[in-house]
Amino acid sequence: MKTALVTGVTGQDGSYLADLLLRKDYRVVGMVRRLSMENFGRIEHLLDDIELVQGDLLDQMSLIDIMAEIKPDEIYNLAAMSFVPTSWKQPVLTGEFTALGVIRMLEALRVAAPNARFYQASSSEMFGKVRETPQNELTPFYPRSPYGVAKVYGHWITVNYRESYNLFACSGILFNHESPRRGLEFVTRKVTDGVARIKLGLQKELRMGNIAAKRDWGFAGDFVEAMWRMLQQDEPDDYVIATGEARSVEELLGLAFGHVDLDWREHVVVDSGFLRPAEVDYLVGDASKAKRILGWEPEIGFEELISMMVDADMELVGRTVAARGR
Ligand code: NDP
Ligand code: GDR
Repeated sequence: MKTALVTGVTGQDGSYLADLLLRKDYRVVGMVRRLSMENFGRIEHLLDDIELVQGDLLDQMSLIDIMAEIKPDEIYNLAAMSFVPTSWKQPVLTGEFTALGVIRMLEALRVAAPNARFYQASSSEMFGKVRETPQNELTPFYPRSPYGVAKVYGHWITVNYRESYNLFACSGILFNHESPRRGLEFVTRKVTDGVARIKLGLQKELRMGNIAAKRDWGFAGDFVEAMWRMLQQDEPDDYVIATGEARSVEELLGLAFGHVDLDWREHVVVDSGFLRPAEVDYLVGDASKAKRILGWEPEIGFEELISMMVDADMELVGRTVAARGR
Protein backbone atom coordinates (compact mmCIF):
# COMPACT_ATOMS: atom_id res chain seq x y z
CA MET A 1 0.00 0.00 0.00
CA LYS A 2 1.42 3.40 -0.99
CA THR A 3 1.28 6.33 1.41
CA ALA A 4 0.33 9.80 0.14
CA LEU A 5 0.76 13.01 2.13
CA VAL A 6 -1.67 15.74 1.06
CA THR A 7 -1.25 19.32 2.26
CA GLY A 8 -4.38 21.44 1.86
CA VAL A 9 -6.58 18.38 2.36
CA THR A 10 -9.39 20.53 3.79
CA GLY A 11 -9.52 22.56 0.54
CA GLN A 12 -11.46 21.86 -2.65
CA ASP A 13 -8.70 19.97 -4.45
CA GLY A 14 -7.45 18.17 -1.34
CA SER A 15 -10.86 16.65 -0.77
CA TYR A 16 -11.23 15.42 -4.38
CA LEU A 17 -7.66 14.12 -4.41
CA ALA A 18 -8.23 12.22 -1.14
CA ASP A 19 -11.38 10.67 -2.69
CA LEU A 20 -9.32 9.55 -5.69
CA LEU A 21 -6.37 8.20 -3.69
CA LEU A 22 -8.67 6.17 -1.43
CA ARG A 23 -10.33 4.67 -4.53
CA LYS A 24 -6.81 3.63 -5.57
CA ASP A 25 -6.16 2.02 -2.17
CA TYR A 26 -3.63 4.51 -0.86
CA ARG A 27 -3.01 5.24 2.78
CA VAL A 28 -3.93 8.94 2.77
CA VAL A 29 -2.45 11.30 5.36
CA GLY A 30 -3.81 14.84 5.27
CA MET A 31 -1.91 17.73 6.82
CA VAL A 32 -4.13 20.24 8.62
CA ARG A 33 -3.29 23.35 10.57
CA ARG A 34 -4.53 23.80 14.09
CA LEU A 35 -7.62 26.01 14.21
CA SER A 36 -9.82 26.97 17.15
CA MET A 37 -12.65 25.16 15.39
CA GLU A 38 -12.24 22.28 12.91
CA ASN A 39 -13.15 22.98 9.29
CA PHE A 40 -13.55 19.45 7.97
CA GLY A 41 -16.72 20.13 5.93
CA ARG A 42 -15.22 18.96 2.63
CA ILE A 43 -13.64 15.80 4.08
CA GLU A 44 -16.35 14.83 6.56
CA HIS A 45 -17.27 11.80 4.43
CA LEU A 46 -13.63 10.62 4.56
CA LEU A 47 -12.77 11.07 8.22
CA ASP A 48 -12.94 7.34 8.98
CA ASP A 49 -10.67 6.50 6.05
CA ILE A 50 -7.87 9.07 6.14
CA GLU A 51 -5.34 10.06 8.80
CA LEU A 52 -4.84 13.68 9.79
CA VAL A 53 -1.61 15.20 11.10
CA GLN A 54 -1.09 18.74 12.32
CA GLY A 55 1.44 20.89 10.51
CA ASP A 56 1.81 24.29 8.91
CA LEU A 57 3.60 25.53 5.82
CA LEU A 58 5.03 28.30 8.00
CA ASP A 59 6.70 25.86 10.36
CA GLN A 60 9.71 24.02 8.94
CA MET A 61 10.15 21.51 11.80
CA SER A 62 6.52 20.41 11.62
CA LEU A 63 7.02 19.49 7.95
CA ILE A 64 10.25 17.59 8.61
CA ASP A 65 8.68 15.69 11.52
CA ILE A 66 5.62 14.72 9.47
CA MET A 67 7.68 13.40 6.57
CA ALA A 68 10.06 11.49 8.87
CA GLU A 69 7.14 9.95 10.70
CA ILE A 70 4.80 8.93 7.91
CA LYS A 71 7.42 8.16 5.21
CA PRO A 72 5.28 9.15 2.23
CA ASP A 73 5.74 7.66 -1.23
CA GLU A 74 3.97 10.64 -2.79
CA ILE A 75 3.51 14.20 -1.56
CA TYR A 76 0.89 16.54 -3.01
CA ASN A 77 1.53 20.14 -1.97
CA LEU A 78 -1.89 21.74 -2.43
CA ALA A 79 -1.86 24.07 0.58
CA ALA A 80 -1.62 27.78 -0.22
CA MET A 81 -3.32 31.12 0.25
CA SER A 82 -5.31 30.65 -2.96
CA PHE A 83 -7.67 33.65 -3.31
CA VAL A 84 -6.15 36.23 -5.66
CA PRO A 85 -7.77 39.44 -4.20
CA THR A 86 -6.56 38.57 -0.68
CA SER A 87 -3.01 38.49 -2.02
CA TRP A 88 -3.08 42.29 -2.36
CA LYS A 89 -4.45 42.67 1.19
CA GLN A 90 -1.93 40.23 2.72
CA PRO A 91 0.98 40.14 0.25
CA VAL A 92 3.69 39.16 2.73
CA LEU A 93 1.65 36.32 4.22
CA THR A 94 0.80 35.15 0.70
CA GLY A 95 4.52 35.02 -0.05
CA GLU A 96 5.17 33.06 3.14
CA PHE A 97 2.48 30.42 2.41
CA THR A 98 2.39 30.25 -1.35
CA ALA A 99 6.06 30.86 -2.21
CA LEU A 100 8.27 30.01 0.78
CA GLY A 101 5.87 27.25 1.86
CA VAL A 102 6.99 25.32 -1.23
CA ILE A 103 10.69 25.47 -0.42
CA ARG A 104 9.96 24.47 3.17
CA MET A 105 8.17 21.39 1.81
CA LEU A 106 11.06 20.64 -0.56
CA GLU A 107 13.65 21.08 2.18
CA ALA A 108 11.69 18.73 4.44
CA LEU A 109 11.50 16.20 1.62
CA ARG A 110 15.22 16.51 0.90
CA VAL A 111 16.09 15.86 4.54
CA ALA A 112 13.44 13.36 5.59
CA ALA A 113 11.91 11.69 2.49
CA PRO A 114 14.28 12.15 -0.48
CA ASN A 115 12.77 9.29 -2.46
CA ALA A 116 9.20 10.58 -2.23
CA ARG A 117 7.57 11.90 -5.40
CA PHE A 118 6.45 15.53 -5.11
CA TYR A 119 3.60 17.40 -6.79
CA GLN A 120 3.48 21.22 -6.68
CA ALA A 121 0.17 23.00 -7.32
CA SER A 122 1.22 25.66 -9.80
CA SER A 123 -1.26 27.93 -11.51
CA SER A 124 -2.31 29.52 -14.80
CA GLU A 125 -2.21 32.82 -12.86
CA MET A 126 1.56 32.69 -13.54
CA PHE A 127 0.75 33.55 -17.19
CA GLY A 128 -1.22 36.65 -16.09
CA LYS A 129 -0.80 39.27 -18.82
CA VAL A 130 -0.38 36.58 -21.42
CA ARG A 131 2.56 36.50 -23.82
CA GLU A 132 0.81 34.08 -26.20
CA THR A 133 -2.53 32.31 -26.60
CA PRO A 134 -3.18 29.51 -25.78
CA GLN A 135 -0.62 29.03 -23.00
CA ASN A 136 1.55 25.91 -22.80
CA GLU A 137 4.51 24.71 -20.69
CA LEU A 138 6.92 26.98 -22.62
CA THR A 139 4.87 30.18 -22.47
CA PRO A 140 6.77 32.88 -20.49
CA PHE A 141 5.22 33.96 -17.19
CA TYR A 142 3.91 37.49 -16.47
CA PRO A 143 2.06 37.27 -13.14
CA ARG A 144 -0.35 40.10 -12.25
CA SER A 145 -0.89 39.66 -8.51
CA PRO A 146 1.18 38.91 -5.40
CA TYR A 147 -0.45 35.45 -5.59
CA GLY A 148 0.74 34.92 -9.16
CA VAL A 149 4.25 36.10 -8.29
CA ALA A 150 4.37 33.72 -5.31
CA LYS A 151 3.26 30.82 -7.52
CA VAL A 152 6.06 31.60 -10.00
CA TYR A 153 8.54 31.19 -7.14
CA GLY A 154 6.90 27.89 -6.13
CA HIS A 155 7.07 26.66 -9.71
CA TRP A 156 10.72 27.54 -10.32
CA ILE A 157 11.95 26.28 -6.95
CA THR A 158 10.28 22.94 -7.74
CA VAL A 159 12.05 22.82 -11.11
CA ASN A 160 15.30 23.92 -9.49
CA TYR A 161 15.19 21.28 -6.75
CA ARG A 162 14.45 18.62 -9.34
CA GLU A 163 17.49 19.70 -11.34
CA SER A 164 19.78 20.39 -8.35
CA TYR A 165 19.04 17.33 -6.23
CA ASN A 166 17.62 14.89 -8.74
CA LEU A 167 14.27 14.81 -6.93
CA PHE A 168 11.11 13.41 -8.50
CA ALA A 169 9.35 16.78 -8.38
CA CYS A 170 6.57 17.79 -10.79
CA SER A 171 4.75 21.06 -11.25
CA GLY A 172 1.18 20.98 -12.52
CA ILE A 173 0.20 24.29 -14.12
CA LEU A 174 -3.52 24.02 -13.58
CA PHE A 175 -6.09 26.36 -15.06
CA ASN A 176 -9.22 27.23 -13.04
CA HIS A 177 -11.15 24.23 -11.81
CA GLU A 178 -14.38 24.33 -9.91
CA SER A 179 -16.98 22.13 -8.21
CA PRO A 180 -19.78 22.24 -5.66
CA ARG A 181 -16.95 22.19 -3.05
CA ARG A 182 -15.39 25.42 -4.39
CA GLY A 183 -14.97 28.24 -1.83
CA LEU A 184 -17.83 30.75 -1.88
CA GLU A 185 -15.68 33.75 -2.82
CA PHE A 186 -14.45 32.36 -6.17
CA VAL A 187 -16.49 33.58 -9.10
CA THR A 188 -18.21 30.35 -10.22
CA ARG A 189 -19.39 29.43 -6.73
CA LYS A 190 -20.26 33.01 -5.88
CA VAL A 191 -22.56 33.00 -8.91
CA THR A 192 -24.12 29.54 -8.38
CA ASP A 193 -24.72 30.27 -4.68
CA GLY A 194 -26.12 33.72 -5.59
CA VAL A 195 -28.45 32.21 -8.18
CA ALA A 196 -29.82 29.74 -5.62
CA ARG A 197 -30.32 32.49 -3.04
CA ILE A 198 -32.11 34.73 -5.55
CA LYS A 199 -34.28 31.89 -6.87
CA LEU A 200 -35.26 30.85 -3.34
CA GLY A 201 -36.01 34.42 -2.25
CA LEU A 202 -33.09 34.99 0.16
CA GLN A 203 -31.50 37.80 -1.84
CA LYS A 204 -32.38 40.04 -4.77
CA GLU A 205 -29.13 41.10 -6.39
CA LEU A 206 -25.63 39.81 -6.99
CA ARG A 207 -22.73 42.28 -6.97
CA MET A 208 -19.92 41.38 -9.37
CA GLY A 209 -16.57 42.69 -10.60
CA ASN A 210 -15.17 42.43 -14.14
CA ILE A 211 -17.71 40.33 -16.01
CA ALA A 212 -15.72 40.55 -19.27
CA ALA A 213 -12.89 38.42 -17.81
CA LYS A 214 -12.39 35.07 -19.54
CA ARG A 215 -11.18 31.85 -17.99
CA ASP A 216 -10.62 28.23 -18.98
CA TRP A 217 -12.83 26.48 -16.41
CA GLY A 218 -12.82 22.72 -15.76
CA PHE A 219 -14.09 20.31 -13.09
CA ALA A 220 -11.89 19.74 -10.01
CA GLY A 221 -12.67 16.00 -10.00
CA ASP A 222 -11.11 15.68 -13.48
CA PHE A 223 -8.10 17.83 -12.61
CA VAL A 224 -6.95 15.86 -9.53
CA GLU A 225 -6.67 12.78 -11.76
CA ALA A 226 -4.00 14.65 -13.75
CA MET A 227 -2.03 15.37 -10.54
CA TRP A 228 -1.93 11.67 -9.72
CA ARG A 229 -0.96 10.69 -13.26
CA MET A 230 2.04 13.08 -13.19
CA LEU A 231 3.51 11.17 -10.25
CA GLN A 232 3.05 7.77 -11.95
CA GLN A 233 5.37 8.56 -14.89
CA ASP A 234 8.94 7.30 -15.31
CA GLU A 235 10.32 10.86 -15.34
CA PRO A 236 9.27 13.97 -13.43
CA ASP A 237 8.08 16.87 -15.58
CA ASP A 238 5.77 19.91 -15.73
CA TYR A 239 2.34 19.89 -17.37
CA VAL A 240 -0.37 22.37 -18.27
CA ILE A 241 -3.80 21.05 -17.32
CA ALA A 242 -6.74 22.84 -18.96
CA THR A 243 -9.88 22.25 -21.01
CA GLY A 244 -8.76 24.41 -23.95
CA GLU A 245 -12.01 26.42 -23.93
CA ALA A 246 -12.40 29.92 -22.52
CA ARG A 247 -15.69 31.45 -21.35
CA SER A 248 -16.44 34.91 -20.00
CA VAL A 249 -17.91 35.65 -16.57
CA GLU A 250 -20.88 37.03 -18.53
CA GLU A 251 -21.40 33.63 -20.18
CA LEU A 252 -21.16 32.02 -16.75
CA LEU A 253 -23.89 34.37 -15.50
CA GLY A 254 -26.12 33.56 -18.49
CA LEU A 255 -25.80 29.82 -17.97
CA ALA A 256 -26.19 29.80 -14.19
CA PHE A 257 -29.21 32.13 -14.04
CA GLY A 258 -30.68 30.48 -17.17
CA HIS A 259 -30.49 27.06 -15.49
CA VAL A 260 -33.26 28.15 -13.09
CA ASP A 261 -35.12 30.32 -15.66
CA LEU A 262 -33.85 33.68 -14.43
CA ASP A 263 -32.43 36.57 -16.48
CA TRP A 264 -29.08 37.61 -15.02
CA ARG A 265 -29.49 41.19 -16.29
CA GLU A 266 -32.33 41.72 -13.81
CA HIS A 267 -30.19 40.76 -10.82
CA VAL A 268 -26.50 41.49 -11.45
CA VAL A 269 -24.99 44.80 -10.36
CA VAL A 270 -21.44 45.64 -11.40
CA ASP A 271 -19.63 46.94 -8.32
CA SER A 272 -16.20 48.54 -8.76
CA GLY A 273 -15.30 47.28 -5.28
CA PHE A 274 -14.76 43.85 -6.85
CA LEU A 275 -12.33 45.06 -9.52
CA ARG A 276 -8.67 44.08 -9.01
CA PRO A 277 -5.65 46.43 -8.99
CA ALA A 278 -4.26 44.47 -11.97
CA GLU A 279 -6.56 42.08 -13.84
CA VAL A 280 -5.90 38.89 -15.77
CA ASP A 281 -8.24 39.33 -18.74
CA TYR A 282 -8.08 36.14 -20.70
CA LEU A 283 -6.56 32.73 -20.01
CA VAL A 284 -6.88 29.59 -22.11
CA GLY A 285 -4.61 26.57 -21.85
CA ASP A 286 -3.10 24.11 -24.29
CA ALA A 287 -3.00 20.73 -22.51
CA SER A 288 -1.79 18.71 -25.49
CA LYS A 289 1.37 17.56 -23.65
CA ALA A 290 -0.78 16.14 -20.82
CA LYS A 291 -3.00 14.42 -23.37
CA ARG A 292 0.01 12.95 -25.19
CA ILE A 293 2.07 11.80 -22.20
CA LEU A 294 -0.42 11.36 -19.36
CA GLY A 295 -3.36 10.29 -21.52
CA TRP A 296 -5.35 12.92 -19.63
CA GLU A 297 -8.43 14.67 -20.96
CA PRO A 298 -11.24 16.47 -19.09
CA GLU A 299 -14.54 14.63 -18.97
CA ILE A 300 -16.95 17.29 -17.72
CA GLY A 301 -17.62 20.35 -19.90
CA PHE A 302 -18.50 23.87 -18.79
CA GLU A 303 -22.30 23.61 -19.20
CA GLU A 304 -22.43 20.37 -17.22
CA LEU A 305 -20.15 21.83 -14.53
CA ILE A 306 -22.28 24.93 -14.00
CA SER A 307 -25.53 22.93 -13.99
CA MET A 308 -24.00 20.59 -11.38
CA MET A 309 -22.97 23.55 -9.22
CA VAL A 310 -26.33 25.36 -9.47
CA ASP A 311 -28.20 22.13 -8.65
CA ALA A 312 -25.96 21.52 -5.62
CA ASP A 313 -26.45 25.08 -4.35
CA MET A 314 -30.21 24.93 -4.91
CA GLU A 315 -30.27 21.87 -2.68
CA LEU A 316 -27.99 23.40 -0.05
CA VAL A 317 -29.78 26.76 0.11
CA GLY A 318 -33.13 24.93 -0.06
CA ARG A 319 -32.21 23.07 3.13
CA THR A 320 -31.46 26.40 4.85
CA VAL A 321 -34.82 27.81 3.77
CA ALA A 322 -36.64 24.68 4.94
CA ALA A 323 -34.86 24.77 8.31
CA ARG A 324 -35.91 28.41 8.80
CA GLY A 325 -39.51 27.54 8.04
CA ARG A 326 -39.64 24.90 10.74
P1 NDP B 1 -8.44 26.06 -1.31
O1 NDP B 1 -8.32 27.50 -0.99
O2 NDP B 1 -9.79 25.43 -1.41
O3 NDP B 1 -7.59 25.22 -0.23
C1 NDP B 1 -6.37 25.68 0.25
C2 NDP B 1 -5.87 24.73 1.32
O4 NDP B 1 -4.60 25.19 1.81
C3 NDP B 1 -6.77 24.59 2.53
O5 NDP B 1 -6.83 23.24 2.92
C4 NDP B 1 -6.06 25.43 3.58
O6 NDP B 1 -6.31 25.03 4.89
C5 NDP B 1 -4.61 25.11 3.24
N1 NDP B 1 -3.65 26.06 3.80
C6 NDP B 1 -3.59 27.38 3.59
N2 NDP B 1 -2.56 27.91 4.27
C7 NDP B 1 -1.93 26.90 4.92
C8 NDP B 1 -0.81 26.80 5.79
N3 NDP B 1 -0.09 27.86 6.14
N4 NDP B 1 -0.46 25.59 6.27
C9 NDP B 1 -1.17 24.50 5.95
N5 NDP B 1 -2.26 24.53 5.15
C10 NDP B 1 -2.64 25.71 4.64
O7 NDP B 1 -7.63 25.83 -2.69
P2 NDP B 1 -7.88 24.79 -3.89
O8 NDP B 1 -8.18 23.47 -3.33
O9 NDP B 1 -8.80 25.41 -4.87
O10 NDP B 1 -6.46 24.79 -4.58
C11 NDP B 1 -5.43 23.88 -4.18
C12 NDP B 1 -4.08 24.40 -4.64
O11 NDP B 1 -4.06 24.52 -6.05
C13 NDP B 1 -3.70 25.78 -4.11
O12 NDP B 1 -2.31 25.79 -3.94
C14 NDP B 1 -4.09 26.73 -5.24
O13 NDP B 1 -3.34 27.90 -5.19
C15 NDP B 1 -3.74 25.86 -6.43
N6 NDP B 1 -4.50 26.11 -7.65
C16 NDP B 1 -5.85 26.07 -7.63
C17 NDP B 1 -6.59 26.20 -8.79
C18 NDP B 1 -8.09 26.16 -8.81
O14 NDP B 1 -8.67 26.59 -9.82
N7 NDP B 1 -8.74 25.66 -7.78
C19 NDP B 1 -5.89 26.37 -10.09
C20 NDP B 1 -4.45 26.37 -9.99
C21 NDP B 1 -3.80 26.24 -8.81
P3 NDP B 1 -7.53 25.64 5.77
O15 NDP B 1 -8.72 24.81 5.41
O16 NDP B 1 -7.04 25.45 7.16
O17 NDP B 1 -7.69 27.08 5.38
P1 GDR C 1 -8.97 33.44 -10.26
O1 GDR C 1 -10.45 32.99 -9.80
O2 GDR C 1 -8.61 34.80 -9.79
O3 GDR C 1 -8.88 33.15 -11.72
O4 GDR C 1 -8.07 32.42 -9.42
P2 GDR C 1 -11.74 33.82 -9.40
O5 GDR C 1 -12.87 32.86 -9.51
O6 GDR C 1 -11.59 34.55 -8.11
O7 GDR C 1 -11.85 34.95 -10.56
C1 GDR C 1 -11.99 34.63 -11.93
C2 GDR C 1 -12.27 35.89 -12.73
O8 GDR C 1 -13.60 36.36 -12.43
C3 GDR C 1 -13.55 37.79 -12.28
N1 GDR C 1 -14.65 38.24 -11.43
C4 GDR C 1 -14.82 37.94 -10.13
N2 GDR C 1 -14.10 37.13 -9.30
C5 GDR C 1 -14.54 37.00 -8.02
N3 GDR C 1 -13.87 36.19 -7.20
N4 GDR C 1 -15.65 37.67 -7.55
C6 GDR C 1 -16.38 38.51 -8.35
O9 GDR C 1 -17.36 39.10 -7.92
C7 GDR C 1 -15.96 38.63 -9.71
N5 GDR C 1 -16.44 39.33 -10.77
C8 GDR C 1 -15.63 39.08 -11.80
C9 GDR C 1 -12.18 38.03 -11.65
O10 GDR C 1 -11.82 39.41 -11.79
C10 GDR C 1 -11.32 37.07 -12.45
O11 GDR C 1 -10.91 37.66 -13.65
C11 GDR C 1 -8.44 31.05 -9.26
C12 GDR C 1 -7.90 30.58 -7.89
O12 GDR C 1 -8.41 29.28 -7.65
C13 GDR C 1 -6.39 30.53 -7.89
O13 GDR C 1 -5.96 29.92 -6.67
C14 GDR C 1 -5.93 29.69 -9.08
O14 GDR C 1 -4.52 29.65 -9.13
C15 GDR C 1 -6.47 30.26 -10.37
O15 GDR C 1 -7.89 30.27 -10.30
C16 GDR C 1 -6.07 29.44 -11.59
